[in-house]
Amino acid sequence: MDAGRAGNEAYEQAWLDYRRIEDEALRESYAAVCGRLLIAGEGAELAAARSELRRAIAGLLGSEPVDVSAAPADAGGGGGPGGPAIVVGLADRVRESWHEWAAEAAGVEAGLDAGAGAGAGAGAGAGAAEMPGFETLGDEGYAIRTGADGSVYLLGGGAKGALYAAFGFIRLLQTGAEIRGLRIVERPAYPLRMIDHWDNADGSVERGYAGGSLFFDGGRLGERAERITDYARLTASVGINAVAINNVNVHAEETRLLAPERLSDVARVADVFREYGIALYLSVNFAAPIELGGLGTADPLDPAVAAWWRETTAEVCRVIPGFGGFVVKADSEHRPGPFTYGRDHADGANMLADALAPHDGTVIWRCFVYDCKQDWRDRRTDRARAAYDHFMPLDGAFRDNVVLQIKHGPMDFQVREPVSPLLLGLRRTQIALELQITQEYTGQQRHLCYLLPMWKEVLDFEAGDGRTVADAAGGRKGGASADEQGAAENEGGGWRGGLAAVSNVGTDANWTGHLLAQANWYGYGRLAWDPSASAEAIGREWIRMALTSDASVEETVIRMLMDSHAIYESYTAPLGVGWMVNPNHHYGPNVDGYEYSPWGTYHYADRDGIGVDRTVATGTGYAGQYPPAAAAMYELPHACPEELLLFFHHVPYDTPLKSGKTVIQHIYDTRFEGAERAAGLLAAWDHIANRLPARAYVEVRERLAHQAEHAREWRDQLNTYFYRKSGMADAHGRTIY
Ligand code: GCW
Repeated sequence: MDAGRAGNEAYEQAWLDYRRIEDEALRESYAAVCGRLLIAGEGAELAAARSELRRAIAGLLGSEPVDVSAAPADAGGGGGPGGPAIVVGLADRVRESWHEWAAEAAGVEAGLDAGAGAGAGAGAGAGAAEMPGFETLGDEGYAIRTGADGSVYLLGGGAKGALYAAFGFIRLLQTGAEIRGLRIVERPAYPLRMIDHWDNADGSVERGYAGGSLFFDGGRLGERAERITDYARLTASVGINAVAINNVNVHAEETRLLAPERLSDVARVADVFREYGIALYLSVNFAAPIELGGLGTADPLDPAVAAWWRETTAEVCRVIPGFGGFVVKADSEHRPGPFTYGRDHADGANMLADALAPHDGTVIWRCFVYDCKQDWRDRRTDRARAAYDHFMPLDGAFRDNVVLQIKHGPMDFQVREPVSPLLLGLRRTQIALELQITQEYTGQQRHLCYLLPMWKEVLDFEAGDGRTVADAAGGRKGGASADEQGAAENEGGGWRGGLAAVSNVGTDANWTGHLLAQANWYGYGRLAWDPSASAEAIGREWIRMALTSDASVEETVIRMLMDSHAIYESYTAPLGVGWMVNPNHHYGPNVDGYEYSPWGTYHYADRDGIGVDRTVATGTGYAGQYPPAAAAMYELPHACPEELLLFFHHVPYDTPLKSGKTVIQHIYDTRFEGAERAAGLLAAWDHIANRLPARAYVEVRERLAHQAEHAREWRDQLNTYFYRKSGMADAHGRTIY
């Protein structure tokens, strides 16, 4: 077992696990730079950067850096007589003051001015001309530069940027990077990089698979101070800047979070978040004016309702400086909303937006609006159409501080769905792509399912005109690189959208239940910062930071991660059909679990075939919600991507696929293969057993063993179901019951 990790055996520090770097030469080369720390400036985020760098360097290198911030002149600025230092500050302040208090630190001039750049900034005076790159950093961007004397400058466009620079530098140390000659410029792709918690006031977590709520504990809020601080550190370290702490299903108790007597508790959490540059959001109940305010209505166009929200919001923002805003699930799955009053969703969202506008707050309005009381006999109503049908007509009708949050698929976080057409359809409305880190339909953190490959497919999707979902979430028109477009359109343009995702963490010591599911949390943040980063590169970072520096173990674990989504897909629902799970808890196979239900989730399997006809020609017309090129592709079975065949088409079991196999044979083959590959994950883990930390090995093994067995259950139930329906035998004569 790896002795260096004693103290963090339970992985409670996750990827901020600063175990001592084993490679002595590497450690010494880092130590040569990390002996002194100079924080140039004040404020919460810089203080957080200071404590994080100290902690990281002490852990990774074995001794804390000497803090020379208090006496910059004596210490010779960045470099000078005391040797190189790590210098943290705001780019423009360092630029202004540096010439005075550290002129002799040759690194400043030579290292920073020479071609410092993320493109040519607008330029603001002579100083800006010297360092054009910093003008484009924005509040959250940063530059990391090595000066001529070896000092490393961690420079933020604003205070948050400086904090992200610190975390970025620490990541370099943890992943064994070369830190001489650093010339890094980073800026986030989106202003909104959000995590939504589905935490309830009673301490439970809806769709939570990693223990209880971090924030709520038996009716109390914010009691676990240390754990919440660690959460904020981890979350900020990957660049998350917004967190909604309570479930979008807002029950009576959470409705009261807006009440004066509960606000001080919320404020305690917000105070911790603020130090780490995270804005706190609350999910709110659209009927709060009635339930909390005692009004007779929640009609968004009623002046008394608007006034109640204005006053309530003003009080929230007074008690919680920098309050992010509200997340709203309205007219969805029994939640109240504007439909009750014959109003539309723009009326509802705009009313809340007006209440938040004076405080620069944002309304995150969810588009997960559909009829959950559908009659299964009704074959014309198609849940997949709902978000687009409801929201496309409202494009352009929302205030500047409204962001529509749109699930990545038109249904509900299935392992395979097409990309929601609403994401690319809206052109005059700000949007956030909603992902689900918690593995509701992807194995509930008992099965291994690294979600980044799937998220990358969503972000890269375009419908024939080169404008990707990643572009749309950033308010970019597409075509040019994200960087250029970001600078051109977002800068000062007031875009508030980006990415949001449902949290997968809880009170379990390792945060996520399945230790390897940490990679989804980490990876979500990294992708929200830079959607062009690769799933594999991000996975490798997580492995090195959280698990091991053993390169051979890394190779095995990265393969396991990268294969896991395809494996999960192959033994569960075939060809994009979805939903073959047990009702309510959504775990485990049940082919007809949702077939005769009101939820709009059907596969229509009969003795001849399976799938949902969503074509324009003969089906529900859903395929026609895409721009022409994509619509044409989905409309025809032979053009439709095979993995989505049954999502768009009802086909006979003997329909041939590109592989030459029939649909039924494909179902059998992929289930057999999937179960085998799941067993292979366990074998791969066992193979590296003696190179893994003992506790990690045992904990993960238990889950992988369960997965292998459960995958067999999926295989046998699915195969048996389709064999009995179709009467068609497996070409290879394998056992089907
Ligand atoms: O997938 C469904 C979940 C619900 C969830 C809902 C939503 C919070 O099963 O648990 O409610 O989506 O996204 O609102």
